[in-house]
Amino acid sequence: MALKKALAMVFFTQIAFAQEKPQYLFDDLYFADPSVHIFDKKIYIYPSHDIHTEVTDAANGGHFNMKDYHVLTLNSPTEKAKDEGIALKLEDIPWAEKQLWAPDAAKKGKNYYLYFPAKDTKGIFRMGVATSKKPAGPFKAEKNPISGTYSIDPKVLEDKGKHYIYFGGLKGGQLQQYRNNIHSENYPELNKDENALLPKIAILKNNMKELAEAPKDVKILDENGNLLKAGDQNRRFFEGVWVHRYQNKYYLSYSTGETHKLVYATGDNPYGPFTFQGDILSPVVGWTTHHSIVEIDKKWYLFYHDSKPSGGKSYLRSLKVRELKYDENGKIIPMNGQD
Ligand code: FUB
Repeated sequence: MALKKALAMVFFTQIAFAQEKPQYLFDDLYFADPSVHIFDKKIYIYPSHDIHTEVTDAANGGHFNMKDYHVLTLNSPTEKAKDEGIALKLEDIPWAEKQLWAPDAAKKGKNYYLYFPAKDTKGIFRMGVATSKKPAGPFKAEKNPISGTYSIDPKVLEDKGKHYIYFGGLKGGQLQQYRNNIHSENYPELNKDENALLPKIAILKNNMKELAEAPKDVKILDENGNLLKAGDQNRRFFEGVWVHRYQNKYYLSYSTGETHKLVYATGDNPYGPFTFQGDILSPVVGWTTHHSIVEIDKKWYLFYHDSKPSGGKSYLRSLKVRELKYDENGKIIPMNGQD
């Protein structure tokens, strides 16, 4: 009987996770936070470029001390990525002082836009934009950050001809320093029964370089229609938002931070509200993971990172990809981050 139960458990664990094994995309340098896009029928990866640093103030993310962005290209998700070289450097961004964190990219007309967070000279994260005529850059940064933006992890969604920017990240990402878009370092820490802080959304102006509206909260609800609570660390938003469409639904996915998971919620339009659905990926080796979800040749893929190749150093991360599958109800089949 015990043997039967054990065999059933093994079988259950195998079907509870999607089967496809992940693979690493690049071996020579450390890259993380992959935002993947298909531009002009080619696969482009816009990652952070992790470097070794002597900075040790891990509590505010100071050890993620990145100084440039590279763009990578891929012929197919089963092959290794190619480094197209440096696309933008810290020294060429007039307003930024340090920490080039997770970027994203968008295309409009014949122009390509790189969106990125960095700390300004006062140590405050802002969002910048840089433009290029080519998807792999080089990109030229605007003189100032995008007015009205703050915190980290921009994600730009194109939907029905409009572009929306999502952003936000807790702790080192400074989202807790804002209420109603107003900055203060003195807001009290949230009680675990208060509503969790939420990612932000704003529509971009036609020029792709300015917000057309003040950022709004992206509501994430539980199964009873209530906002997730700050103490619900297995489900509430922490950082690294991504949005994709599948079968007429919008999927908002993100990292849960301290519980190290990737999870998702679904909604009917880019603004939400989104209703929590479940896990995508269990914790990886390393503190963070940060992802994108993209359809390539009629299959869906999860791009993310872990710190296995660096022996678990949280600030030296490596890019991975694996196939992502949905069940017949559109639910994402959860995957094992330790694979
Ligand atoms: O890469 C630096 C930060 O770590 C990103 O902005 C976060 O999403 C986390 O991956």
